[in-house]
Amino acid sequence: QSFLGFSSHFFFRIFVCTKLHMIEENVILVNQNDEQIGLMPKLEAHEKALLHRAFSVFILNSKNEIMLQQRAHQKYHSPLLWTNTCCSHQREGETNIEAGSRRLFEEMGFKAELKELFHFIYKAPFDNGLTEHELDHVMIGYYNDNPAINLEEVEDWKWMKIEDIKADIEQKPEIYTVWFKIIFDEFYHYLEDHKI
Ligand code: DMA
Ligand code: MN
Repeated sequence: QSFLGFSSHFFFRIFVCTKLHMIEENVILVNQNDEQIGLMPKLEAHEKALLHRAFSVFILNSKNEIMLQQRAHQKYHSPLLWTNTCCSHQREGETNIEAGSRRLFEEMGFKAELKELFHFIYKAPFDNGLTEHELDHVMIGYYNDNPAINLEEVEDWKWMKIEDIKADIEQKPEIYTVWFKIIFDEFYHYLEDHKI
């Protein structure tokens, strides 16, 4: 059988992949030392505010601008807010760099070599009942081209100078994600201290 020229096998593959993606959506619960202590469905971990492993990617260009992402309107938290290039959760067995590269490609449509800079812990409740409580690994990469954004994840994007971001966060804190405001400060000082 076929429909519009596609075999039923093709539709079955799409169905299975979609289901797998939903089932696979576990986050890694960790202790304060980033040692894995369990796995839990993503939504449940955010409802229970349990500490889990996460990462935040910052992509810079040679003009010292950061590629910002505006989260898609349908995201489960912080929709339409501006934030760093890409954020997500590692899967079991994935290194931080592998997870960062995978998700950067899924959300922004390109690959870049990533380097881990530092990690930190933060806890931030959202107004929809969910809480981010993460051990967040911050990674940096360089890229000079435009991304090819995935509209399921990303509403919009732009390059912005580091100094302009600093000023804009002070003027319009409500348009940025909670974690971006925390990380940006740490990231800014890290770049200064390490003369990057
Ligand atoms: C979660 O990002 C990670 C941080 C650092 C806030 P996200 O909600 O965009 O991730 P995903 O939708 O991939 O679970
Ligand atoms: Mn999280």
